[in-house]
Amino acid sequence: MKPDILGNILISCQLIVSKKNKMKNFSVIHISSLPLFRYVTTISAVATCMITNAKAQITETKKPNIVIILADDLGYGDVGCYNPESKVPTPNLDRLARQGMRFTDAHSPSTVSTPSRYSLLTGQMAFRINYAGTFPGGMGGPCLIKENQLTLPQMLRNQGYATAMTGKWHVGLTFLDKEGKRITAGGIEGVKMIDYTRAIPDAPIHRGFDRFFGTACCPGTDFLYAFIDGDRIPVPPTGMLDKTNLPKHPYAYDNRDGMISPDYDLEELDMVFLKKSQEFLEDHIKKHPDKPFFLFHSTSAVHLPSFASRQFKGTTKAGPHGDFIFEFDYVVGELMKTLEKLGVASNTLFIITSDNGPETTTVVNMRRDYGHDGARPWRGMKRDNWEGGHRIPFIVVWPGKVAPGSTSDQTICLTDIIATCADITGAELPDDSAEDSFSILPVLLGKDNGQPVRPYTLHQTISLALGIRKGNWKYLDHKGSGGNNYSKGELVPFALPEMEPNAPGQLYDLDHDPGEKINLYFKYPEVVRELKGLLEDSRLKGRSSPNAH
Ligand SMILES: [Ca+2]
Repeated sequence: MKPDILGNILISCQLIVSKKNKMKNFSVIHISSLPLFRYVTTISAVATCMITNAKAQITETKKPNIVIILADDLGYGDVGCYNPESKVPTPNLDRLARQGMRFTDAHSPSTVSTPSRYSLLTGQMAFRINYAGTFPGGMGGPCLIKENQLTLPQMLRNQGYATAMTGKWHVGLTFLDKEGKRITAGGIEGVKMIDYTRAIPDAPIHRGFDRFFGTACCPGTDFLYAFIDGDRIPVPPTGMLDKTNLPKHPYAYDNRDGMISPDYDLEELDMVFLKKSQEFLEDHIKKHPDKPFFLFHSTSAVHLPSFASRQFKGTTKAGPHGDFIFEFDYVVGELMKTLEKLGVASNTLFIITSDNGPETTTVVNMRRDYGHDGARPWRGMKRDNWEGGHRIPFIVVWPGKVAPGSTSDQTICLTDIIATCADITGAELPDDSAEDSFSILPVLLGKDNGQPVRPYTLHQTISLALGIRKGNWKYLDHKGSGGNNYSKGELVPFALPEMEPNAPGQLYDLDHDPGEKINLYFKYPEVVRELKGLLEDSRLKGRSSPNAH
């Protein structure tokens, strides 16, 4: 990579950031002759200074409670405050965006569930453990997080927090058979082998959470339809799932055959999860009013099958999936109401986001039937490495700290949550943790000086196709989507012509081509070389964030 090329790119990034943030006193440094390391050093020094100041400000006051609500497959365009043409009402999300900060360039670490969740909880991109997107066997195990690996909840627990999780885990669990051996058989066969008298050795309560109530995989999808409480299944499955009375509609896919417990109602899952999280909050505030808490609420909504709770059926004009999104919005609102009722909302950092882009079936059907586009305005959907696969809603409310009604166009990733929470609570992150995490605390506190928080951002798909983003440039180190097949089935109408069929990768200028239609691979080979080099360098180093956060 030639320094002058890098310099030009960086300057153009700065100008763009500067322009978007309407910074009046921003002066562009002429760095065209600076080598990369000096530029990175400059950024690091500025960032360190920002972080130190931010940390000092936070530790002077009581540590805030932290609540993260993670939706499943909720698209950028599914939320009203991100899509003025949305056909689904999201009054709570819209209101919370007005009360806090809305990020317009936030990304899930992967384009599917498991690696995104792994990365959110650890701050490490899942490709670093060679993890693509699906478990090879069993009910989704063993856990991808190693026993001694630092997790977001463990880090907060070390800082004096009570930690609780409700809902979908999907980071892998080990189930044991009658002889105490790990079950490797998949599907129903594996479920039938489970010895329910045995604990789950790598349950969330053995990875940093004090409490857990939820499911191993997707609550409405995966073979084992039973609730886990702590590291046990108190009400084991007794028979096969009977689908006779379940809704039948175009969004009822993905509801696999499986074994079900008598207390498991596929149409009321998020109402159960809501109640459990509310119980945790009420119980915690009653017993430990001075101890900060971290709640990770991971919903079943809006992953297929779209079985909205009975109270939400038919409540929107956007069909069953619209009802499901509306239910998610309700859950968000109720959790905020509970915090307010308990008198702790004023000292709570509240984050609402999603694990990847919207599912193909929902996008295709809703575009056709309701004029609603969950991927709007991006190209691609869940699984794809185009923006629709990983650009996600990300809303932060933090009274007295985050300016109401603010927006940020900083490029951020869900891996950033752990470094941000470490910053907030004064925790040090060891060098063997949070490898791809950058604190966004200065941005949250309105101390964004226009410099990018991240030198670059990594993307990965279900096929382990990789990509890298830096400023306006996005390089995909592969041909095509990296996920869905657009040459057959329902996605054919959405296939775009490849402008450079001979290019082994894709280069897009998101500022001028947000729809990723014009592949500039051959036009800017020096940019391709730089980004490919950064990607390779990051892979070899095993991290993208600097050591010693
Ligand atoms: Ca998902």
